[in-house]
Amino acid sequence: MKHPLEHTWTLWHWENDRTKSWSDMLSDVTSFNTVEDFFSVYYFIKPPSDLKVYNDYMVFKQGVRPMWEDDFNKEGGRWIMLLDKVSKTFIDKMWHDLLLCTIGECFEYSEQICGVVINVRNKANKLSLWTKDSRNVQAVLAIGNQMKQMLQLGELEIQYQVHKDAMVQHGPNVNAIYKL
Ligand code: M7G
Repeated sequence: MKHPLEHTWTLWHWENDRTKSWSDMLSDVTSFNTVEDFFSVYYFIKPPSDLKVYNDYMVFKQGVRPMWEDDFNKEGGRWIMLLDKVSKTFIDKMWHDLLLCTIGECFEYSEQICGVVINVRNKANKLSLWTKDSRNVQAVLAIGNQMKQMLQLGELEIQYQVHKDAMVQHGPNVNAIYKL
């Protein structure tokens, strides 16, 4: 018998194409709800360090689109970590560890977790954990602290940005409401 996950999760892929709008660049790849099916997907796709620049992976709870506008995300935000000047092995390890903690429901307030995103960019890759309600200070901070501990980030900083701010500000200028 396969080992069931608490939720069904969907893997999305985003690839830049200037002829399309941002949401049309998103595609829903596959869904899984067992540990075994997760690993078949995980080992089938390229690791983030092998993706071309301007590609993203997103793994979200089934039914939640990996965008600010989704009902599940619209009041939310993300804990973001910049993967700048780090090895490919480190990038892939962070992606792997954050994914496992997420689908394995290791977080307190796991009902607040929407999904995980990795953005492959020239400047710095970005790994983020999206949460449902940016106003739930207790949950946001507990999740951020756990993310730091579980990924053993030590001095590496993570920042919490509210999606509504990201809609109006851009890139590195998005205001962070918490830093850990
Ligand atoms: P990014 O890919 O998160 O970061 O956002 P980058 O600057 O490192 O590439 C880049 C741009 O993609 C944003 O300024 C938006 O125009 C668009 N974009 C990103 N996200 C996550 C969304 C979203 O959820 N909804 C919409 N409509 N546009 C988005």
